[in-house]
Amino acid sequence: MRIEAITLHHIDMPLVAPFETSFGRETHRPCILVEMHADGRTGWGECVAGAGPWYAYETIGTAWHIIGEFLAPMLIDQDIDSPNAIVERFAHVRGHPMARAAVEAAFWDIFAQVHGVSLARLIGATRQRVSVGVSVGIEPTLAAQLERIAQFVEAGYARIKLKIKPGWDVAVVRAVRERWPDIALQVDANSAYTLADAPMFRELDEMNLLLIEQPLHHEDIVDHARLQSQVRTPICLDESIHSPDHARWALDIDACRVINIKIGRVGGLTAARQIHDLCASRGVPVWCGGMLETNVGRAVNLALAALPNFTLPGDISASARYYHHDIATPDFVLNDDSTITVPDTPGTGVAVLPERLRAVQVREMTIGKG
Ligand code: OSB
Ligand code: MG
Repeated sequence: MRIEAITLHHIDMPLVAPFETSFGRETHRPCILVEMHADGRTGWGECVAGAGPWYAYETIGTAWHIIGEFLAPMLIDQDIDSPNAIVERFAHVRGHPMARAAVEAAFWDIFAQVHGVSLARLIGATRQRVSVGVSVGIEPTLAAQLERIAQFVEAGYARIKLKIKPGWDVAVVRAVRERWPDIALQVDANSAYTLADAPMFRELDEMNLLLIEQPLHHEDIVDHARLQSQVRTPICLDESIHSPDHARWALDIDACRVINIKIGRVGGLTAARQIHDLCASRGVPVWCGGMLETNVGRAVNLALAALPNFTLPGDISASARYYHHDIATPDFVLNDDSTITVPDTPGTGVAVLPERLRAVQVREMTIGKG
């Protein structure tokens, strides 16, 4: 396939409700959509870099620069026959996984369309529906936090993830456990703690959590291994795992017993699948993380989460949990069994709506003929 043009769309979407984590409160979600043209087909990929360098160092600005100045020019007028050819061309790019992943995703969309199959089928998915949960942001009061969770439980989510931070941890988790004694529950600290907080994590051991996500430094695995040796609850790494090698290093030293796989964080669907395979070979469960994606990114997450070793519920909630008017259709809905159905039409299975895109677009840039 000859890649003729790549257009970047910087958009800004108002969230249905503010989302607060240990690194801040967000009311809008900016993102870059990558529109790729090859052989008369169009593929779309979503870049999950944030407004600022809080979850990761990449931002909308760095991704715009890296894709526009380096990644897209490497592909224009090139014959690319597989996603692997893109991975190989990007192999000497250091860092910037979210930028790389978005471009790779746009090509995967075209590649699946060319083969006339869904992305899920193309990558070896084994299920039609994937188990999902909801990641609940921090609320200003405990009463508001419990009310917010109650709304999601009533909506049918069977797994709840609570965001925690120092001063907002054991007491909140205990209150949630008391109200919902049997619900599948996990916490995510987004790196807000240090090893000195081990006693707090030992208290969480009493609360029957599925896992504790990224308690310590965003680059660390050594302290996580020390913490894992002191708690029974599985530690799950998010921020610290940037590639299949990072996953192997972390597992080799028992820094975690579960991995949250995010396509953007690990540099693409190919790397995400490699981490899945590595974890499967070691008997380590994985689940698909979320970055408040639009339906474009969510469709790819669903394809990934349909692989066999995604045995824990993903942070892949219904479209309505994020945005009133998504830029792509169809919207994803929650099934009665706390699952979301994996798209089965050729490509990613979603179509961008031009008028919706225009309504939220901040800027646009085309590399290649356009
Ligand atoms: O740490 O998993 C995280 C959102 C933005 C940045 C980091 C994280 C999250 C979430 C949201 O938890 C998950 C979702 O998309 O529903
Ligand atoms: Mg996380």
